[in-house]
Amino acid sequence: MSKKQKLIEISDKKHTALISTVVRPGTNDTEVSLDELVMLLENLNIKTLGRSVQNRTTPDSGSFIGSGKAEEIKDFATKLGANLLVIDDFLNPTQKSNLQKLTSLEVWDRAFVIMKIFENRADTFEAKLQVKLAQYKYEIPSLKGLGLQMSSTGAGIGTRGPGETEYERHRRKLDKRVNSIMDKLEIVKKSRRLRRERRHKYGVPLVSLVGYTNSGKSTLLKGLSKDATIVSANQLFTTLDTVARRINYRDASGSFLLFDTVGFIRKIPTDLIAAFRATLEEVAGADLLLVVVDASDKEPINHFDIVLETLKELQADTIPRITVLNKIDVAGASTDIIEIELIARGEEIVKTCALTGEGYDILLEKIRTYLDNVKPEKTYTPDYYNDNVFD
Ligand SMILES: Nc1nc2c(ncn2[C@@H]2O[C@H](COP(=O)(O)OP(=O)(O)OP(=O)(O)O)[C@@H](O)[C@H]2O)c(=O)[nH]1
Ligand SMILES: [Mg+2]
Repeated sequence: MSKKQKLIEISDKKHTALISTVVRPGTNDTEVSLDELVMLLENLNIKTLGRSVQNRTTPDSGSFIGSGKAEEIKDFATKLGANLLVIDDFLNPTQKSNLQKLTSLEVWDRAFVIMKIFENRADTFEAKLQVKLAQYKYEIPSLKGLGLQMSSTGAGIGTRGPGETEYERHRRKLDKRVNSIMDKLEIVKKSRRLRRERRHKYGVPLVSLVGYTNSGKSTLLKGLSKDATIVSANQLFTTLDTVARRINYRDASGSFLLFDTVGFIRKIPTDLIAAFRATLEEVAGADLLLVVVDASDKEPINHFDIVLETLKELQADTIPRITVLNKIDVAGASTDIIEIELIARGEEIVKTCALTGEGYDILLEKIRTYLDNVKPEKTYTPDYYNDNVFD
């Protein structure tokens, strides 16, 4: 099934959402984050009918937004005709189930929304496994809540024996599934490691595209490699798998391997990052990173900072990088302001329009200058190609 066909299948006609969050003192990205949540829900075909925020020093331990606000939301949802409440943060299982009771609405949090998008997009064996792993890990803590509600009889068919609670039985099942996925991922990881070792042996220069989701990473890979089969689309998290293409310099004097990777976003569930760690190992092992920033976005510097934070989590923030300010065709003059700010922070900048190829020559030259200094290409033997190091 092609990616395009798959996208059409993502439809959720039964949900209409009301979104909410807690604004802690000193927070200044609440609206941006809520706008992003609206977009994330749109990617699941869920319409957002309203938003309601609550100023609080800290979230309520029992219901996150507090019971008063929950009552208010219940009325607001009835008025709007919404049947789903989405909190733009992470809820613990107790908060989730209390909110459900207080509002009589189905309740999701941001992590759940992001995981649902990933689940819909995943179409390779590895991506599916990684998403499943994150989902199981997300489910495990909510079983503790379940444990309180379930009796400890455990004397039904299929239970292990007297004394085992429903909670323990569920937990054991999930743990088993997590372990089985980890075993399967280990096999994929091993073949990745072997490929990496082959590349290492031949000294293939490795460059990774990283950046906020929808910034244009895949479009850049498509343009630079002239491979039209690479999928880019105006939606979040189009790319989940790390794909690589060999890029030749214009004068055919050499080449490097360019990786496309899963996009980042603010408040990404840590279980998802952890689950995708194997795929993202290509980032940590790169000689050079191309940090792609959508210059036409409302908050490009904020996105850049979120990318840097994620790179830190991946222990890739010390890898040399070039920042690619992309979509200059729509960003116009504001690109210069972003450029000045990032140069002042010591970043190396190239401006591109990935759709037309503007800026590609300068980008390739900068990549070559950098790679020539740190990793002069070896003279390739026929093995080099036969070993498929560019796969
Ligand atoms: N106008 C304009 N649009 C661009 C440019 N580069 C990419 N786009 C568009 O931006 C959208 C996202 O591009 P992708 O290449 O899929 O972005 P990505 O970073 O790979 O996104 P994910 O894989 O979802 O993380 C697509 O609709 C592209 O056509 C550009 O330079 N100018
Ligand atoms: Mg992509």
